Amino acid sequence: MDGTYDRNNRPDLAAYWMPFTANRQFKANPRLLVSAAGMYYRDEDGREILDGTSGLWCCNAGHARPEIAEAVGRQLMTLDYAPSFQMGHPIAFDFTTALAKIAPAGLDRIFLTNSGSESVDTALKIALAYHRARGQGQRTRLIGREKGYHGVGFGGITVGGLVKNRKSFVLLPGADHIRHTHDPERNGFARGQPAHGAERADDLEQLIALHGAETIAAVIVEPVAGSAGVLPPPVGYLERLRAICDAHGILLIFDEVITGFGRLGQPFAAQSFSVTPDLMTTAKGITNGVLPMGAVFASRAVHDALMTGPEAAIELFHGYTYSGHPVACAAGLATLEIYQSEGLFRSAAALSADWEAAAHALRDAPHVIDVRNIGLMAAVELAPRPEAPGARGYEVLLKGLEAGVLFRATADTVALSPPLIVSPDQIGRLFSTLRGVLESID
Ligand code: PXG
Repeated sequence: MDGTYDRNNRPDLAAYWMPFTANRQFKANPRLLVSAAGMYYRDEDGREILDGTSGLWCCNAGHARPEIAEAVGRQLMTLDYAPSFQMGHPIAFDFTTALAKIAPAGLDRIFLTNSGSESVDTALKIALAYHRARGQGQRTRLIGREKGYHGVGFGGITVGGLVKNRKSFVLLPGADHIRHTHDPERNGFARGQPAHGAERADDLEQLIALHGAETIAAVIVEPVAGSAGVLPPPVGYLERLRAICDAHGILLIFDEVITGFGRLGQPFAAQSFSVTPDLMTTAKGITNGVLPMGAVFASRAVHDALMTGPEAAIELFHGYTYSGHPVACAAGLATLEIYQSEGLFRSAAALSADWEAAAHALRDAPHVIDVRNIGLMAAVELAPRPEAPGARGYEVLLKGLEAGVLFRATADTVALSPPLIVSPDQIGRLFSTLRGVLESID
């Protein structure tokens, strides 16, 4: 791997205002990753760190894939950038055609963005424009779910349900939320989809009774809540949401930024759960995380409703300078080829039984109050220390690194979501390391 980094010549840390980071704490005790290949990062001391989180849930095919690097290099020297407004370039069409082939049934009209947050705001705007185009411009209300994470745009934080991401900012008007599905009393240590909680989808009926269906544009949920700590949907829940939306002309949006591209053993969670939304937001694994890219998949009905009016008129006043960026498309196409040629979605499915067993073996480890899993994602929830919520989770992150494994800690929940190339041995190592860490801390 990289031999060029000089530990004694660390960069100046002051200028970079780091995202979602305790900047002062980090800069007092920095942790730098300097290279990566396959399942491993390397830190600034040259130590290998097993990637238990696919970076930030994005490097599903593992790191430093030469096929992607070559495709990116070739595209840079062929067509590095071209405008996508009123002009086109072949690879954006090729890429969306390839995406359409793995899309859930009918979701084959695809708008390209550069991130999950942009995908979410794009999908919310498409939902509003759809209703307006159909003469229902009064449908402006957006419904999210408690504990939801939909990125950091104003639309995304409005429908999101994580208080710290919302409280310092203003939000879009009129939004509302259904309850989350976290119910440890009834569903503690559930394996895969929990048995209880489908009825929480009926919260949507209550909001309809409160606000009137004719004011509601869309409902957005993560099929499996990711950032909130891996909350698989209760059995029957997504089906019920789908049915209520159908009965009331409300669009259903699945935010598959984490669940997309194989995390649950199918290309998308919509396919794993056999529930098809009207719009689906994606990013992250779409390029194996190597270049910024996102995509919103729309049903024909949603798309076609907007393809009206004079042919010379722009149908949707929305888009980004880098929508369909040719180099990101090249990375995406090469990524899809790897997913397909290596059968990585299938391997996620094939590994998921071992994964579940390894995760739930931690049930009796110290501090553990819940374990949740589905596909190749899992969360191990720890009891918070009295007076110091989050401290235990953070210590697990630090001790994990010392032991050569990267975990993701949000508050006191430890999340694991390794690249889909993970081996059974590496799965064993992830969870045995976590056990060792839990046994070593207060
Ligand atoms: N939707 C969902 C469901 C996400 O998980 C976003 C939207 C926003 O994507 P961008 O590309 O704008 O960041 C996300 C992002 C974590 C973690 O560990 C999760 C995300 C990002 C960073 C960390 O929980 N999810």
